[in-house]
Amino acid sequence: MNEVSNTVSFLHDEGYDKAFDTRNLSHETMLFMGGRPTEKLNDGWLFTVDPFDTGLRQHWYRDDSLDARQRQEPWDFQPDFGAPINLPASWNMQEERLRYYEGAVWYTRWFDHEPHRKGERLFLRIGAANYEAKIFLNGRFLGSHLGGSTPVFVELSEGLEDRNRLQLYVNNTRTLDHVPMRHFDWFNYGGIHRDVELVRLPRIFFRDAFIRLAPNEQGMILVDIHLSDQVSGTALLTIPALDIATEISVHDGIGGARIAAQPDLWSPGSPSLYDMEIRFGDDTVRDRIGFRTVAVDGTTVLLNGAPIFLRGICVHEDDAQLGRVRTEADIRRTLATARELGCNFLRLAHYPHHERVAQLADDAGIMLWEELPVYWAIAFDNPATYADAENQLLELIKRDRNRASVIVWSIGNENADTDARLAFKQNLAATARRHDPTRLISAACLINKTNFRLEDRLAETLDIVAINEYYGWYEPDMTGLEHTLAAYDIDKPLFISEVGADALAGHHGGEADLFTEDCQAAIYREQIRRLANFPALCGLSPWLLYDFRSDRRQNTFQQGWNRKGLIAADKTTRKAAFAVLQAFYKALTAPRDS
Ligand code: GCB
Repeated sequence: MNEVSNTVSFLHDEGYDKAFDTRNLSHETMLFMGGRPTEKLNDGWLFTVDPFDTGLRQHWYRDDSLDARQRQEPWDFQPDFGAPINLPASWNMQEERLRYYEGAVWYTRWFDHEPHRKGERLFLRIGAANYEAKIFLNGRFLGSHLGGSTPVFVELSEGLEDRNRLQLYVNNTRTLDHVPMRHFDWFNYGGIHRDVELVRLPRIFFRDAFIRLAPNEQGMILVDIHLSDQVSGTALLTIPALDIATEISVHDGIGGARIAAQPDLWSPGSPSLYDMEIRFGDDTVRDRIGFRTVAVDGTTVLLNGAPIFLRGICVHEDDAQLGRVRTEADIRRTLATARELGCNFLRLAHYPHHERVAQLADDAGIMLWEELPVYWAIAFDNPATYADAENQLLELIKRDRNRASVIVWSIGNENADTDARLAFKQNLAATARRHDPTRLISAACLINKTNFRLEDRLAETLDIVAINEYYGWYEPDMTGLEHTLAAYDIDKPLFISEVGADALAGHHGGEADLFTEDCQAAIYREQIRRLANFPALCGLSPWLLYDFRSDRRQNTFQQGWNRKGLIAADKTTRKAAFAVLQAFYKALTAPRDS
């Protein structure tokens, strides 16, 4: 890294960011988090906006930039000067001047450190930072991470002092090599959107633990553990309610076990969960695990061997006041409202949502589709873009693969069918299956709108074939839906991952008047009438529960919002179509999964 000697010596260097693009913070630096106490570092940050990336050019993290007043020559940064901010926060919602800001910012904070025990290691976890994050401790660059919705982990142990200066650089610039790329139908909130926390760990600790029911073997629990170091020894797994206390041999940091057991199975009607604990040396982790299987048989989805229809709805992470930030109350409201709608399934579009969603869905008995932001145009022939997408996939899988509620990994949404895209997504599917053979793979495929057929070579790779279809709205002629369904000849379940129409809450008119509640409700009625008895249909998740910000949309009804919600952006005002879908779902509800 070139040392910057003064304020002006860096002005002509356009390679300034190379040394900071290490991408070394990845799924490989993740920790297993279950049951670990953490210390929140959310409060007390100072915020500095940096539209020219001057901080990386001029090395704002360096100790000798510290006190602008004591320097011999001028400097353009002062870490103790900035706008006070508590995290998590979308900066766009922080101040009006930042509403449309896309670029770099710096967050600076000091923290005191005193080890609790000898040999302790200290890690930082950031739940999500959109899109690129770089971490600096006491003047040193520790690493960079790509991906706006999965967690970032970095070890701080080396170079810790009694008092420490932590600087986080976050940049949400849309670029041609990111995932998603430059064009998407939601708001590009910038910021640190989930908790920032410190985790104290012993010298050897669990990086990963995967506990699940064997997919093809009755009554068998499988466990895989992965330790931080290549040590050998014995781990102890206990699941008291199943009378399980099993030793697991660990060789070179890896261990596995097969344990015969007959747990009550997790399902929406009976979301049984079991407390479990694993110990190795000085480290202990805990989790609450639901055991279930999910599979397909021809065009049917089977949960624990029995056919299940997915009564879903799509949701974004968007809040009129908080932007991308989710509160516990907001997540609980989403789940409760979906339940009231008659849902047993949520599609979490179009990127990994807050980890609390899957934890609470486990408790609530709501099945989930979790998705990667491989959305619309992506640089499918760029190996660095693939590496980024695969890393986001693995971070999501490792974060959530102990959640019984998650039954589908979606590897993306509506990408044109090119050879490069096919290879890219086939590789993602293979990676997902390798790291987690206990879930179904899906993606929203493309329909040819001229001959009304699903035409997407990706369908061959998927377990559930999904389509987004907007007959009645973007394609006003509803008969296209009948043709598309009639042409469906794949022996796999068909899922309607989107269907819907915009309506401005409170705007009424005739059924043909666009953007009225009446038109939206009529489209729902017509869609349901045509879809209801299609034999290969395994479920649907209409687009979507709540209106969300999207500045691509600027007509008089939209004014910066996608209005396809069944509920307005206040998350309270229900539109007429809510009751239409609710009536359909309630009529379908089998008593066992009500
Ligand atoms: C789609 C996209 C979704 C959009 C939606 C719409 O097909 O998958 O992200 O927001 O249509 O409203 O047009």
